[in-house]
Amino acid sequence: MGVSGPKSPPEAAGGQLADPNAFARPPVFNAACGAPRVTASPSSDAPGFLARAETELLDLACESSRAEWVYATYITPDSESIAARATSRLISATVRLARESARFSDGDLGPVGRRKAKLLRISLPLIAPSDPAESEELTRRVATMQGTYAKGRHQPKGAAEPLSLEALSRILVESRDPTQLADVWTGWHAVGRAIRPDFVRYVELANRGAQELGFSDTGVMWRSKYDLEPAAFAREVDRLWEEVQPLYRALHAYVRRRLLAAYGPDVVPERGPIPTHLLGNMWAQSWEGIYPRIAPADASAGIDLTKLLVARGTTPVDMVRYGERFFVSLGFDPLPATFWERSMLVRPADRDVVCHASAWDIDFESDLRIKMCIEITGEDFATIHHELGHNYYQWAYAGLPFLFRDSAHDGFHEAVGDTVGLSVTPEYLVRIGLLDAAPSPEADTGLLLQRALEKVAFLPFGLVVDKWRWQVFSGAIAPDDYNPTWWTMRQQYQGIAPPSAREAAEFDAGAKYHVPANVPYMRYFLAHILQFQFHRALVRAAGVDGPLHRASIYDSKAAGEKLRAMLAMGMSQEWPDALEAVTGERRMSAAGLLEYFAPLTKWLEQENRNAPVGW
Ligand code: X8Z
Ligand code: ZN
Repeated sequence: MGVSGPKSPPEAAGGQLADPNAFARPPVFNAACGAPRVTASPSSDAPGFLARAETELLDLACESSRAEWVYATYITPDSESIAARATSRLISATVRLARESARFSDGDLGPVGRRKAKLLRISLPLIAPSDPAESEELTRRVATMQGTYAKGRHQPKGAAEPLSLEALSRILVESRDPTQLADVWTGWHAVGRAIRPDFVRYVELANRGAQELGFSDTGVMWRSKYDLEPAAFAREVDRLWEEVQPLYRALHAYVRRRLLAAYGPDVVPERGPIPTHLLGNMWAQSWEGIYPRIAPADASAGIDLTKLLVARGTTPVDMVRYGERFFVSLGFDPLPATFWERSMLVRPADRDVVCHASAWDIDFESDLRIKMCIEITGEDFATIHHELGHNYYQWAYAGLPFLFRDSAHDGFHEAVGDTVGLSVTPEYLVRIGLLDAAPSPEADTGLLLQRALEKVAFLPFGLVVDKWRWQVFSGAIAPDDYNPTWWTMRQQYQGIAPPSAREAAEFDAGAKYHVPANVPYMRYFLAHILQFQFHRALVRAAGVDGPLHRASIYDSKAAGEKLRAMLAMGMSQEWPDALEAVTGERRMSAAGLLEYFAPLTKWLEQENRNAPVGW
């Protein structure tokens, strides 16, 4: 299939795949989490088969998410084994049902059934081989990799005890000593070495599973989730990167020059890649932590949200309440009581947990939760909005048939909370009483630079993780080349380099959560483009004037209604339909992002006029 352009892609030609008003009525689908177990029989008619398949899958998915929740919040060998078995059962049933659905003709299935049968094949990010022992080995290895990552610690010289990732990340923001920064970076990345053997076997088993479902490897399976041919999707991603690359290069050049001035030529090259440990983040994926170090002398101090929150004695629960209130201001319901009772908001003192933030919908209805180790920082304030975006999406599509209870594509899921986060403007902070007065327009360069360090710096990282993994799964990168190629690609796309030469035996990709946890990553690249496209459309729906970076949709029921309509579509339609519901456009585009940063782009051009750009 071709790229989804302004016209419907061919697969949507059959018209509506589901009643677009379904979400406006009470749910008609009655299967519930924990209902008596049924096994879908291929002998029934197509609609009967699909209904029973959805009931069976819902039940197994609930059991898997309960077990995974317990594992992630209480890591022990027992919880690991229980989670691995439950997830393995869900995978086996999904594969069996996907295979059986192939017996029905397109005519038997009808347009809705066809979409469901297609989604069956691509609903999971991991498919195991049908051999039960191999299936369980694979889910166990993924759980073990997650556990190894979660237990990662490093004790820097002079520290009283081994430090967690959160503590190490704080040092990366606060320290200005390149030796200490390099030690913290290298110390954390040792976790990759321990993950590597499990990862090599996981690639082999996951590919075998994907092949049993007819995909040539797991990467092709991941690229098949976008209502596009896998190759067309890869081109689509490259097209979007081309749109934003010049802005990234301009930002990179400016930051490098400022870091050169701060650290000197022995540490920072004038023309080469930036040493990754100087960018204020363990993966150099977002650079807002170093804003104070690279801000132009005449720019404002930016907005130090961390300082504002700490000064007010904000608690982790207060942080989440701010996020909830934003969604309520758009017309969404307050979170259910069970959210507050069952979420994990802080790192428990007595046990190992997976601290990487995530949002859950345990029963695929209203048992919404987040799992986070909240710190009182501006970064976590943004992450909370991100996570609640997932929860409100899940809640909005809960009334749909089980196979449609997902986002239009995974970039949509990742974009919703971030879209709301773009409305956390100085004016909004004044409105909710966190800031006394909004800075004048002269402060815009500083504010935009801060935002660009967060969002524009992310783009090539969002791209490279799966560009690398796609080649790992296809076999184009062999295990001995995992690490060397990881760095070749990081340099190529991000223009960064490790603090010192890395050995092939290291596994630096494994030091990023989503790699051991088997979470596809291209979704975040897409989300970083889409959130500006959504923001621009919702700001217009809200009737807010002025530059995009000062516009907030807070309190706009009109914007909320538009957003809700898209969320409630779930995965029932192809994603261009969902995109159109909010933006009127059927194609992903970086125009919103470029408009948002236009004043900064101009400023950077001026700043960089006599300086080297690129690496
Ligand atoms: O993993 C996340 C979320 C959970 S879906 C916290 N993000 C990516 C990351 O942390 O690497 C959000 C931005 C990118
Ligand atoms: Zn997310």
